[in-house]
Amino acid sequence: MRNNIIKQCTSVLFAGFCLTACGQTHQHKQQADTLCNGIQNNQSLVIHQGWVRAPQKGQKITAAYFTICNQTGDQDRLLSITTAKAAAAELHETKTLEEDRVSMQRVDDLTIPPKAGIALKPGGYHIMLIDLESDVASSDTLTLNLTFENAGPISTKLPLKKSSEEHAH
Ligand SMILES: [Cu+2]
Repeated sequence: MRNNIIKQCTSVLFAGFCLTACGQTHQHKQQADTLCNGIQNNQSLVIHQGWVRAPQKGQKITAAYFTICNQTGDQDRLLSITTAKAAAAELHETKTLEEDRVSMQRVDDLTIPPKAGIALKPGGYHIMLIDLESDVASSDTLTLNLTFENAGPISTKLPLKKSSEEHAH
């Protein structure tokens, strides 16, 4: 079962992610002042610019992306993710092996340095949503429940984006 999920995940990756994944350099960590521009919020941790790749009808797996902005002077860690709309939500990292080959692996947790932002984005870190509820394909938003070591639980409602919208920039 687990192997099937990974295989399914990988084929989705190749079908949908490769164009965006290829040719991107690994810049997961950037200064908060660029990644986290425009945040008018004094919460210690802010989930910024999040979105979920809208699944096709019948598709059981997709990915969520967002930037985590740590506005405190202490590092924090993303420890777990859940959603009512998928049986499992896992933190993954995509790595580019060669020019047109990518692989991804599960990551246990993610450290966000003090006063810094980390972007989860196509070709890098992402949240893999596995065994989706069937109504996700027709929804406009999906809520993720994140748990951080210091900031505690944070829920974030992310818009679903079709791939046509995603390539429109
Ligand atoms: Cu993945």
